Amino acid sequence: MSERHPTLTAPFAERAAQASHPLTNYLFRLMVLKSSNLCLSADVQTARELLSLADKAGPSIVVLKTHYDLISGWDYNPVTGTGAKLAALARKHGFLIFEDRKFVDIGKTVQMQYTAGTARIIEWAHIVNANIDAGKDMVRALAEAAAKWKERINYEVKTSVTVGTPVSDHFDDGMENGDEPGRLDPREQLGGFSRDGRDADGRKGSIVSITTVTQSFEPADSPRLPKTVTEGDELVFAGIEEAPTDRGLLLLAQMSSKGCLMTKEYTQACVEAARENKGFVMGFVAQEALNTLPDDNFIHITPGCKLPPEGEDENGHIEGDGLGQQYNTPEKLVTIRGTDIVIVGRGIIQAGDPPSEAERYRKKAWKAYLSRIRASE
Ligand code: BMP
Repeated sequence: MSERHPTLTAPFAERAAQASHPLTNYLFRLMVLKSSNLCLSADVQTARELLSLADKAGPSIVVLKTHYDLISGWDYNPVTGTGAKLAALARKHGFLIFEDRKFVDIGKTVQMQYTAGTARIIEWAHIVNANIDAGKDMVRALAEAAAKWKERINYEVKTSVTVGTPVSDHFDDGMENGDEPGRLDPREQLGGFSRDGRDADGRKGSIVSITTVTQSFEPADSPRLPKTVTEGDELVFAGIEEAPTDRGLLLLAQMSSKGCLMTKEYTQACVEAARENKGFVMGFVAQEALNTLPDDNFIHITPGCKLPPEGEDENGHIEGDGLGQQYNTPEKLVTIRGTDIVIVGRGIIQAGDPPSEAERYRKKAWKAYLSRIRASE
């Protein structure tokens, strides 16, 4: 770890201003606004528990980490399902969703796993991660998939804003998913008219109708709010704009588990891949800060974090889980190892009162950050 790298002592607000990735800029600002550098790893068993936990702990966190494939009852409907509901809670409480999918495969496969299939991860997860054992090209593949997705989202918006005459081609291009079950009915999206400009009875729409269409769309770069969120969850967190539609990637550079086989060379390859894909890679899931070049401003997010029970010595050793997981305190991870965000799962979930335990972790991790940046004074 580079002890004196400027990002270790720079306040998050400064790092936001210097961030090249729009989502990293947003995340740093969210952290300052909420005085939080806490990510909750919501490894619960059911979709109901997941949504309830996200709602209750939401005020304390800046990132909610999911493993969608361990949740039973995950509803895959992109508009009314679990992903869409989580996205609404993320807007309401001001946090980003990080699907801990750890993509590792050839480029074409990870593109499909990211954007299609059952879960359509890209639709609801602001952030995903990847193990780059398969080689750096898969990072570029994910970046391309994310760029294409964003273009499609904005294309839908721009088309609706600029089209003056209902020409069918304009509505068809790049909208591969519109007719699949669970997607918004295109007629609903277009204010009662299908993409070829016909209404439900097959009559051609008029230009006046298209004008109505333009008003039903949100501006480019603003995430779309699902129409079917629970009442009260349609609120938007105050003090900051909604998260950008940009998607981001974290590279799994080091792991918290005992005997992890990731070598120094692998970790260094992650750093290089990050530098080569700055427009998409936000930073790392790692056990220490990896910024070394003067320009590096990657964000670090670290699992394997636990506090001893209230009142016990925080400098003592914290037992692992007996299955390879190793733990460090927020103090050690943020102040000494230089990470920016700590990830906590069972430390919060298994507490008697998870929301108040999340607050305890938030305060400890934030205090550790403050003492880290003050070390430079
Ligand atoms: P817990 O705090 O309950 O040990 O959970 C840690 C979470 O972080 C799990 O979801 C695990 O999959 C994830 N994780 C980890 O523990 N170590 C890593 O190196 C990378 C991870 O994603």
